[in-house]
Amino acid sequence: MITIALSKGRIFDEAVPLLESAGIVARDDPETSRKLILRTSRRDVRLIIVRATDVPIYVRYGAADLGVAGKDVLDEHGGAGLYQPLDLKIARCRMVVAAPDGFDYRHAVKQGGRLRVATKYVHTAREHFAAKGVHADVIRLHGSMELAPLTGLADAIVDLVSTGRTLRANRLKAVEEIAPLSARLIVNQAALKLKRPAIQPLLDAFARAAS
Ligand code: PRT
Ligand code: MG
Repeated sequence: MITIALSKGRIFDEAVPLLESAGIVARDDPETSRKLILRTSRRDVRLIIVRATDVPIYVRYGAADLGVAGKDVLDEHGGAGLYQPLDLKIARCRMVVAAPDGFDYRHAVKQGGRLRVATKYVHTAREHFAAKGVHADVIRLHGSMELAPLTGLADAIVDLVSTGRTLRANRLKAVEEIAPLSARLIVNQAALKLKRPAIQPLLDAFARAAS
């Protein structure tokens, strides 16, 4: 049995065509079913539905053989010990620094300046500002980062943007791009060795479908 870990929402939705290219069709829809283990059209493949940040954990410990995780999640929580053979080119977005419309970001990050930054991507944010030589006090949040600059909790946020609608709705603007991101296939290293005959054809099918 091959177990593939996915998060519901955009990753699952955009992974559907990739899975289909390997003959894998889920028997239930994770948006309407409460099942966390989904059988598929292939008797040897099942899907498990976990939080986006938990996907690498399931794969690292071998509770799932494969997984699909955002590069943001892998960078922040560590892709260590995971084989990452493929950029699936789905769930694309950008990691950005965003600030209120009127905030003079260039001035704020000039030499010696201090910046208060709220984010759930603490590691990514610290690395970004350290590389620029900017003193950043990074405050860890768990969601709704957009609220932080509007309430005086922080000067700026580090967050993901896709359409930009959420920023605009909260009168924020992207002031700097940190990196373009997409979702990656991750593979448990032991599983790759032990189940190679079953896993390799999946990797090949995903690679063809993602290119
Ligand atoms: O939502 P939940 O708390 O359960 O977990 P999650 O947010 O980690 O998962 P999910 O399913 O929302 O995102 C899974 C993955 O999709 C992320 O790890 C990213 O790699 C990728 N992705 C792509 C995004 C976005 N685009 C995105 N726009 N993840 C989140 N967003 C959020 C963003 O944080 C902001 O709040 O959507 C909002 C902005 O969207 P726009 O379209 O208004 O710019
Ligand atoms: Mg989300």
